[in-house]
Amino acid sequence: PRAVHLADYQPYTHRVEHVALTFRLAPRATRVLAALRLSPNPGRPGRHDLRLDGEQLRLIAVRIEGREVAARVDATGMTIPAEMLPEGGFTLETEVEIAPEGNTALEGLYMSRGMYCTQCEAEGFRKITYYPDRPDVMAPFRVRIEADLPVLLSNGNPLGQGPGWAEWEDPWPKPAYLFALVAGDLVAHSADFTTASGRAVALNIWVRAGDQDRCAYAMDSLIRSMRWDEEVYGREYDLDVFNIVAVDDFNMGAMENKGLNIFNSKYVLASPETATDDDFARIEAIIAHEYFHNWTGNRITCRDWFQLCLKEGLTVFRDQQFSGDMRSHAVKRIEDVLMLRARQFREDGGPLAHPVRPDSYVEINNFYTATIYEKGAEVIGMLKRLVGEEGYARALDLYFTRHDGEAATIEDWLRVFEDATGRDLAQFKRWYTEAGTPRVKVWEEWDGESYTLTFEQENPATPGQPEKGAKVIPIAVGLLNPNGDEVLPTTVLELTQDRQSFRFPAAARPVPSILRGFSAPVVLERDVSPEERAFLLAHDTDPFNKWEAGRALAKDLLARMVTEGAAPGPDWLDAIARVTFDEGLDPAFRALALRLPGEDDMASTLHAGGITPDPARIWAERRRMGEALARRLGPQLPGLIEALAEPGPFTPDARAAGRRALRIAALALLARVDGGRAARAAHAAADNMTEEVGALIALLEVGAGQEELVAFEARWGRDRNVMDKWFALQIAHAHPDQAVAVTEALTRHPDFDWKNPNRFRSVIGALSANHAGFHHGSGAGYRLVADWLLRLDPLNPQTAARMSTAFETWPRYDADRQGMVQAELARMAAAPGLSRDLGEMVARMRG
Ligand code: HT7
Ligand code: ZN
Repeated sequence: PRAVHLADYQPYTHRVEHVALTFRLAPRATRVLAALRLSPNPGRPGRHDLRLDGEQLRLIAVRIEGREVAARVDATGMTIPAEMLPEGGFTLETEVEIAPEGNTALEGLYMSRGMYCTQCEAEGFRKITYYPDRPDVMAPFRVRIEADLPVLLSNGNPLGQGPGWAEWEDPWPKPAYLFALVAGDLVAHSADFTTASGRAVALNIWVRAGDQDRCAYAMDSLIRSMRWDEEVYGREYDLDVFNIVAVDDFNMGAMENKGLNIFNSKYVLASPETATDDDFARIEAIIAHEYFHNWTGNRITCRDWFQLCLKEGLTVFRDQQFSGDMRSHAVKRIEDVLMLRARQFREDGGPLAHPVRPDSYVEINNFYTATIYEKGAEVIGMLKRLVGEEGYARALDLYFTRHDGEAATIEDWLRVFEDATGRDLAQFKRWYTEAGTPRVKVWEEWDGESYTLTFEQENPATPGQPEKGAKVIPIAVGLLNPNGDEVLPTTVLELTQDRQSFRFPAAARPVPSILRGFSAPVVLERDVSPEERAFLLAHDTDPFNKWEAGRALAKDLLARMVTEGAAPGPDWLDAIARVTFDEGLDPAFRALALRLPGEDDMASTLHAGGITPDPARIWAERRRMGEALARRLGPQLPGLIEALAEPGPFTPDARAAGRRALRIAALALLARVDGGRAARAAHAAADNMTEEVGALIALLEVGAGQEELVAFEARWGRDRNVMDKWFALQIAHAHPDQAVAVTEALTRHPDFDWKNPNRFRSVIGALSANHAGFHHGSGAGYRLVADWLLRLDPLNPQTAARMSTAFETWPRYDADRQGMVQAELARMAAAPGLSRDLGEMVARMRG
């Protein structure tokens, strides 16, 4: 398959002035009639053939201005030669037949448990009808749906409906990837919203009958998102209705189709009995994310798919701001950085590394990555830090006024910041064009009068990019006196050169707090003593760095345990004990401080330090570390657990969730010293899923919990979203020597519906999340995951390809493991009929 290159971009030959679609829905033979009003694009002077994308379509007829024409049709589209096109504007009509029932790839029009739905991003619309399926072709759409189903939905505002039909009109020009259609037997959970300027908007969340009492939190999140976007970004909603539909078979989290968001049901449906606090937080964030796309993605879209971060990075940044405002900024920042390091740093340091704006791809679905999304958001965070709150607000206002209704680029985005603030961003642009996580070394010097920090940045080679220039790195720094007082409040230093020093007056040697708030997505390298880390954990006024000090202390210790057999000493144990029982601190923060470093994170850190990680040893030492902490805190844990019990009914707010998080962390520790007695009691008493799952995991981690698993299945066996948890948690928390056997057994469970992406992820994905189980020395983990990817690939290549990233870390490990992963990658590469999706991923991972 050929790669697509950013450098080859050309505007489309024609303009689409209007689109009218009629759908006659039938599972095996849906008719799609399209009438496109087209005209030559003045941006592409001359006469051009008309090329339309189209895949897996049975063509019935093509007409221009009512007359049949003989189009040239091939496997990827149709061409109508220039000489057959009238001069000026004309109407092209096509009629095709498609089979949604057989569409297992879940792209285009497909069926999920009797319901019709669509997924068009990135290139699914071409599986629905012939069309210029590219984001820079924007047009207003009118849609008629004919089907004998009670609910028929599409984008925009309703025009009319009758028995067996409905019509919709979307006045806002949009690219085809934002098209959506849903038809089924659904019920709505509804509410009203009035925008700041007085527009009445009907809000509906459409679900299957029986699920409507699990929509309240999603609806509340939607209303808060709409208000927040008005208040913080001055952005109002622009249609009379906003519909959300929950679907069980979905490749990703959700999709921002104009006026008709489609969601994976697991990110909509929640009740205290079925959803954990993490689920509630994720629902809030994803509802907000998709809603915010209405302006950042829909009103202003991307010129081409290389600009994907333009909408995704910005929308993630906005949803992170929103969640911070709704909950705790400190806790949200720590969680976001944990995620960034776990997923994006991992990607950036391996064979799949790519720039935030890539310059080539084979399959665009493979580029919905942590780099585009999360690093894309970090880059915007840095821009904001560099230009300040006001500069950011001016730049965003200019972005919305200048580019509304357009398909824009990263150059356009950076230009609004330059024009709004007068700053030259030529060097900053490297964050978009160069892959890899910069490493920043720091040295300090104090001469009795002044204190100097010297930074050196190193930008590592990544695939296809051996050499890189220095980046603009905003480094937020504060200085503390040895007594803990802050002598320099947070100040942003701008590192622009390979090596650079910054001097501060200081009569006493200060303690530096560097990279406050994680002000740039870099790895900071600095030799710091355990005493200084403990000091910062106790005294840093920046909550992120306070947490970071504790984490670094734990990681240094775990690294010494793994490499030297060191024992957990009082420096770490006492420091964590102080935070755990400090009632002046937010319980959510204390819970995060108690969380041990992850095994994959540890493997990556050891590898970066030149040590080949041994997954089994990391697992064992991390366990020893948890046991030592449990013994140290043990006597005080029952009191803490008792004090954190919430008396009233469950509420999903951040305060209550933080208390539950700390309570569950304490229960998990206590299980290591009381054999699970307290966890078993907490499980029996739990009246909400957060505590039910939290206590169950605590039990599984100490080799118990089998009875509780049986009871869980008996109670929740008919609930798909809840049962996904049941599958996932017993694999993710299995002993490494048993993880493969547990997974294999669960693949034989009658409810292992592997064609459902959520279920596939909760079984096969859970095995790859069990670090020592997946990287087991026998190679059985690698084999099992590869077997299942090969099985899924012909049916759902998008999900198979996404899940293949389990293998991306192979260069870290020993020669045996490397050889075994390479053998699996070679086996996949050689599989007959391998998809373009999985084929590209495997080829990139093989290097
Ligand atoms: N913009 C969407 C990304 C997306 C997607 C969603 C569901 C299924 C397949 C998909 N391909 C791309 C989701 C988002 O970022 O908001
Ligand atoms: Zn998005």
